[in-house]
Amino acid sequence: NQRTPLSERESLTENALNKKILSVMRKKKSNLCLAIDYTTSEEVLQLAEIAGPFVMAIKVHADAITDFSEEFTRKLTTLANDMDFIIFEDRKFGDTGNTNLLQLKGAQKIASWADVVTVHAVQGTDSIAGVFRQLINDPNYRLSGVLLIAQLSTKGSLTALDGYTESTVSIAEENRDVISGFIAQTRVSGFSDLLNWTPGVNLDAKTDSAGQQWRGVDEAIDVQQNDIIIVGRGVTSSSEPVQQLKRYRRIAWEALAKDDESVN
Ligand code: UP6
Repeated sequence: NQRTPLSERESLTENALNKKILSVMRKKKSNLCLAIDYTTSEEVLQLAEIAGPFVMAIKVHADAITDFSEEFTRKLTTLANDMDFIIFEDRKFGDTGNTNLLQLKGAQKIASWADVVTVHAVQGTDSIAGVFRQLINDPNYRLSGVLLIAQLSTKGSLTALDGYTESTVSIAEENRDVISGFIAQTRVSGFSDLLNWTPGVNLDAKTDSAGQQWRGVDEAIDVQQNDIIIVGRGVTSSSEPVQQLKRYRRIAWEALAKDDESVN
């Protein structure tokens, strides 16, 4: 096990978002983030309310929701506050710093309702740290952190090119006040206050027909030493989502907790 006990990580981290995430994880005994990739507000909110007790975070793609509105984000933030989960907008920002800023404050007002967003490392440090830090440190915005994409789960992803992941990790390690962790397939950093979130998890399927590669929970948490699993269609395509939520939550937490005395 390459992980520091969760309670220690919670008390040691100086990143406020990670303090909150780790505390929610320990309280709810969950390292499950649900990716709700439905296309209407009503469907997303309905599943978010059902999933609330089992997850530490809910991930959305705001630009996939065809009737996206401020009413939707108002309801989602109310659910998150009441049910204690993190709101994760998976925007995958990847442009100049100035454009990132316009998009964060733009039509969808992402910085006003999302706790954390994903950012591609390809644009370089200056476009990332300064701009996001500005909003993260501004109390008028809910945004509290960034997850850098160190590795994509898709087949043939260019994040596998020599040096890409290592360079991404350096950007994160040097900006740990704003960068709270990674989207990756395997554990990428030895810094215990950077959380490793991993998509590409499904217990019943290996691939879709569009490049996605899935593996099981034990592989993701135990073998590859990630902290948090991101599960989408494993739950959202099931006719019994609650059963699946319980299943993924239990297996992922057991894998994370098995050699961590601070959570048992
Ligand atoms: N996601 C990946 N792989 C990555 C980064 N992000 O799958 O490398 C996101 C997708 C989707 C979710 O955009 O919202 O994680 C995975 O959902 P799935 O389990 O239904 O494939």
